[in-house]
Amino acid sequence: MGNEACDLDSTVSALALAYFLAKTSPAPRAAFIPVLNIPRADFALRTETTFLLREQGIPATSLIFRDEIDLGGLHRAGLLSLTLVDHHVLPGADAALEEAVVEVLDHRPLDQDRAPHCQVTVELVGSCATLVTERIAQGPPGVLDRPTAALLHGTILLDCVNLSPAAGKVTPRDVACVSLLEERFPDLPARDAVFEALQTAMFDVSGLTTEQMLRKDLKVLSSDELLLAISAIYMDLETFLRRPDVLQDLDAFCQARGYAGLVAMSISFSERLEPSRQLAVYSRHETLRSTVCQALEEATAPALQLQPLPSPWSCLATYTQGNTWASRKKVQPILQAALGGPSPARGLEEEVVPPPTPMNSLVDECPLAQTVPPLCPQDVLERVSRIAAGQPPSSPK
Ligand SMILES: [Mn+2]
Repeated sequence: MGNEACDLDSTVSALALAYFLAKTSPAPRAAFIPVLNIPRADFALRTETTFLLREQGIPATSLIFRDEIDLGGLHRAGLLSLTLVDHHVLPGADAALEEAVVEVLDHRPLDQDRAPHCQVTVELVGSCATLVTERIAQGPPGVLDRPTAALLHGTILLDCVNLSPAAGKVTPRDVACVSLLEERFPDLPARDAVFEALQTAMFDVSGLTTEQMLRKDLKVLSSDELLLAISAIYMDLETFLRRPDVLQDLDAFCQARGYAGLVAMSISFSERLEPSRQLAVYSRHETLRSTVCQALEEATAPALQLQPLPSPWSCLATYTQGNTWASRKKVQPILQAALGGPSPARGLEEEVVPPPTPMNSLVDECPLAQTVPPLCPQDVLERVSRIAAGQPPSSPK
């Protein structure tokens, strides 16, 4: 079982290791089940994962999600041995499963001692898929097949930003595993092509419903009285607002989750990879809407250079954002200040369930992330477009 973010690394590490164990285990009656640690309903949000699995002919119907297997019940019946990949600390809600953990493979430093019977492989490599590849390579020959190799290859390339040393994720062991997979399967597609396809898939939201799009990359700010959502939308605002029933969907989304309003930050790219940004402020509460609009319009740190756009509905204000480098990270403090600063009780709160789609499993929590600029999707897009525009890369944020 991978971690609760269930990013590509967690998914592929669980699938590949379970497959390897099933092929090589001497225990004839054991079933090895890769568990994807999210509800099935959230799977569609992991667009890079759905893309890579689809390419390898693995249908979603053959996967097992966390809400489809009763791990607690299996454990109480004495039937569960749990191997954790891509994480090594179970969340509080899973504390009862702790004693079932027999093995850990992770690429974060161990911050919890495991029982002596638990086999621990913790190495600070760029991708947990690297550790799984090494494990398979050490096993009997003939177990690694092409689909599994393609999954591992793509995952390591995505996690390690195409093995680019400048991105600060890759280690020599990741490089060695990618080479090993390519030697075994010389017909694997070229690294650049794999990386680009996965990056594109990550931002391809065209197949998502409006509700899925709004929660794919969501942050929630709170004041004492209300919650304000900020969603990053990876398409241009006009196209987004032309979706059928979009106003109804915005209403339903906010109502179901108790948000008083929602700020949609859209980012899209021209064919020459020039970014353009638009903003939409939605709220049925006129006071909140105008407070938020005023704060955004008058912001100076940074100035967003907003130009109002005609809006189809009075509960929705829309703008083009002239300052295309002002990402959500920059806009968030402006909005939090407009709400009256972080509430002492709840603070700057981020949506916990479901976690935002991770772009790279090293984005958070890993010490490596403290020494290199952490990458969020917007950062990646910004870097790519700066390179395309021939501008120097921005200083680490
Ligand atoms: Mn990972």
